[in-house]
Amino acid sequence: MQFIRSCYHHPVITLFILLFYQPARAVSTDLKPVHLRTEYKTNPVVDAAKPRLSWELTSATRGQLQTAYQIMVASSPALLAANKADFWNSAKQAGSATHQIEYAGKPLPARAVCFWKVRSWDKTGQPGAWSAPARWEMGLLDKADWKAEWIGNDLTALGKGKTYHLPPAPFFRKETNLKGPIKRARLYVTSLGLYEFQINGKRVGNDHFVPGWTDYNKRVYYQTYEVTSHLKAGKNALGAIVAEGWYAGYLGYALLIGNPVVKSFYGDVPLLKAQLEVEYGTGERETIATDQTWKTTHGPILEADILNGETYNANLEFEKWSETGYVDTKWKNSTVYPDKPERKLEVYPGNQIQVFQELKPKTVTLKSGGRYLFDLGQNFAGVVRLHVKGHKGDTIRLKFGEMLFPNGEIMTENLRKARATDTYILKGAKDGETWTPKFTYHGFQYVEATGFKTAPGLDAITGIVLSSATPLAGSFETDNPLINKLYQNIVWTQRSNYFDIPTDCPQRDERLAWTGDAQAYVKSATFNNDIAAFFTKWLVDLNDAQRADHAYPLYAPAPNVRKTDTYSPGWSESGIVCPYIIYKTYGDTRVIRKFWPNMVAYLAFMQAKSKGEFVYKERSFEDISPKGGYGDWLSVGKKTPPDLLASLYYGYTASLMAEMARAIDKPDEAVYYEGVFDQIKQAFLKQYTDETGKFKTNQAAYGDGEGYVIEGKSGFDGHTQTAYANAIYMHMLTPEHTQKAGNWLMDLIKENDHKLATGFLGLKPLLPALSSTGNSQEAYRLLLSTEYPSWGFEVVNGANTIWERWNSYIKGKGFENNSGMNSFNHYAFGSVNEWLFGNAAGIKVGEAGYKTVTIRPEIASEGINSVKATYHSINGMIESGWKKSGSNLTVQITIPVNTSATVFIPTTQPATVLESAKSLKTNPAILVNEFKDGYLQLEIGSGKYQFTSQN
Ligand code: RAM
Repeated sequence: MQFIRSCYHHPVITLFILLFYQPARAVSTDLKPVHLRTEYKTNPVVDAAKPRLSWELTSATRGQLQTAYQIMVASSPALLAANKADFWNSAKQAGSATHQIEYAGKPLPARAVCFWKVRSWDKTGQPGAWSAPARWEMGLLDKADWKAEWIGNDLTALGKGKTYHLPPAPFFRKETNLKGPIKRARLYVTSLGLYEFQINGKRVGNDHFVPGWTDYNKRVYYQTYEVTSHLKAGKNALGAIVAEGWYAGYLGYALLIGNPVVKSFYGDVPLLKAQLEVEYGTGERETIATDQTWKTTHGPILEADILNGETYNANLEFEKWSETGYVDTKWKNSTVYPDKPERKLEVYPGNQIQVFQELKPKTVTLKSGGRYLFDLGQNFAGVVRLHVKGHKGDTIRLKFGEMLFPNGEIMTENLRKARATDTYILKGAKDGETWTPKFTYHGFQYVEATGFKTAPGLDAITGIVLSSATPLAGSFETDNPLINKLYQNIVWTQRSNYFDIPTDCPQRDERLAWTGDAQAYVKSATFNNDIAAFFTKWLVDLNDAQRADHAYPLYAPAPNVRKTDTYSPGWSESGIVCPYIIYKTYGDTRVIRKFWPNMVAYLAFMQAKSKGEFVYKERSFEDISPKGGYGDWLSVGKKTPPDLLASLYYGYTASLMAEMARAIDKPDEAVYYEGVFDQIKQAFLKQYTDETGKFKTNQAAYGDGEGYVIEGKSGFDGHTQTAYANAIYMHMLTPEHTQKAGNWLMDLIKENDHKLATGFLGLKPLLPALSSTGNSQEAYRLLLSTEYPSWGFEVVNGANTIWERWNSYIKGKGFENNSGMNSFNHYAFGSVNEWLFGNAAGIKVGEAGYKTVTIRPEIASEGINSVKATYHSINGMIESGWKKSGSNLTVQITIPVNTSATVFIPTTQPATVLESAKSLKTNPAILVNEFKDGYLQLEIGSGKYQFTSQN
């Protein structure tokens, strides 16, 4: 284009152009880029120097591929439309890449707005049309861009009660005079604690629990809001409310266990930092930033704590406090607090917490003593909006519970020391009053309300479901209602616990991102939602929390809520497993590069811990608490030795390191970790198997198991479901030993009356290990069981989320373990999702980022007659479904453009396999490979396919 423009006047060249120049519109392929994203988000604000771009492709042609692409980035929509890419013109780039493409244009200054588009060339070399334009914006890139100071109002002297210290939430306000018509305005805002920002009486944005939980000593994230429409020429008012949040509030079980520190883990006064940047029509700029002139006071929010709840006295409200003209003469100046120079200020990289949905109560029931019990019909994380009409001073108290006792009373003892109580004191407004807490959340289905003077209707309470807004990615459905319910329970549990960080549970005094739970479930999570941004954020938390000895911690962020909390095999490996899954799922190599030194250091720590022996002999982890680590936590079977499991995890992480090293072009390191993996495999065989390959351990070394895992005193055994399932899943054995292990696993399950006997670490690999050793029907049998312990047992006992324990509640019997650990919203046992998508539907990632995919559905011989899964991968929509009717089997498959698939069609008679009722041979888009183990293997490209076979 450059060439054409500059030579336009030359007659010969003009003729040449007339003959050969093809305007971009004249395209002969329908290949089109859609869903343009930057750093995994649509039109975001970012601070990466080289933001990564991605798109998906659509085309009606089967087997369609991208052979080249071109990206243009411009500083305005007009320039972009005119193909004047003043920031970056990638020119035509050969290749199939559609994601993780780093911007490589001019350096981008803070606040730059970048408009971009992309086009792709198809498999025959034809260019497609340009995509619709997308944009991203650069945030503030370093501290010098910040004029705002940290301001606060120390209220720590207030709110001291017998058990809890809950000071009120400070309010801040500032009026400003804007000189003229405003072209563009941005609010950059953050807090140490939680904030809500308002402009001229209106809340800014839809995000909750901002700015999110990080190790505030190392970094804090900020949010950027487009606020042009909030402002007007002349007087404007800015307001903010700040609460203690994760920064200064109560965390975890510190109070429960009598930790010397129970709150204020990062600081005790919550602080605000905000700057409003205005650009006038004239081009002139102005910044209004937090400083000591911002007025502050405290008022209606008497208490605001994540674990303990919020208390609001509406009589102390300041009407219109964030509007102009409010008389703030009784408010005082803010205090400016020094910055920590080492604390980074960065753009929030995750998905903010937002309202997912509202829930209306199903019932409201009067209980003794004037209590009203609301049932919202679903266990979830969030709050309620209260709507009430009454007299000034009437006080409504709301308690939250996940379950009812068999006698119909709300059960709250499993919340332990989380007070989880919201209180509203009425002002007595004529038309009623409405209140939603801002800085707390609960895990609950039931609300018990006291203080209503007249019977409340169902509209008195509305459930507000909150969750990190990870985009929906998958669906899973069968013809079996039990399994469909199980799937919905998994989805609700993920929704409740992907809450800024991957928490263990949303209700009790815990809500920590336990690393073991996170790594056991991460792959399952990828099928339900796009968790790329969510984990981009949490992996920073996890690496920020890496210990001085280089072990990854038990939970991250990692304030020391118990002095003896250190690390544990099976938990710490989260630091390797999670980046690996993010890499595999999204083709994200940046995450590997970024944390490579941390991961290498962790492996070195584990190596040193094995004393150069490449295996952990019995009692290698006596120095941590609990002794040996958490092992196969909450196992319901024989206890697997923690050291045996640690050795398996050591091998597994070494193999993942090798694969990740290759992905980031570190062949020497790949060879090194492959060598380590081999040595671990050999050492494992020697230490933990007998001459036949059967797993064993030196039981005597552990005595009666006293002091090992928190629960159970029985001794340890190497020959367990958990041990074999993990060894198979982690490819720790030779093919021959793998099959033997599969047989022993099968024997153990049969001996156990066809029941599972695993804990957190044994459960995830259990069904996949059965499938990969030829026992899918046994996997289905476990899946479909409704006897204790099983997923079905939870469902038939009324579960609408995944429980921490299989028997958390038994109909007719009630609860066990309420006061200890009895969460009804705990995703670890939801890790069966990986098998539902990966085996029942058969969707397996091949090359990273689903560049290639294997579809190999496993057909249940009974109990399920059809399965349908959809998965929106980073390459586009993948579908796999199967349906049996008599001896006919139909397999429905969708492969996205630019992806190739190896498909296994289950059949006993390969000659009967047809696609869209046509012979496979006549279909050039299908390559038929071998028939083996009851599957006809095919290679296909993009498109929708319907295979049928006779069996
Ligand atoms: C429990 C948590 C979590 C588990 C740890 C070991 O308290 O809920 O699920 O990982 O302990």
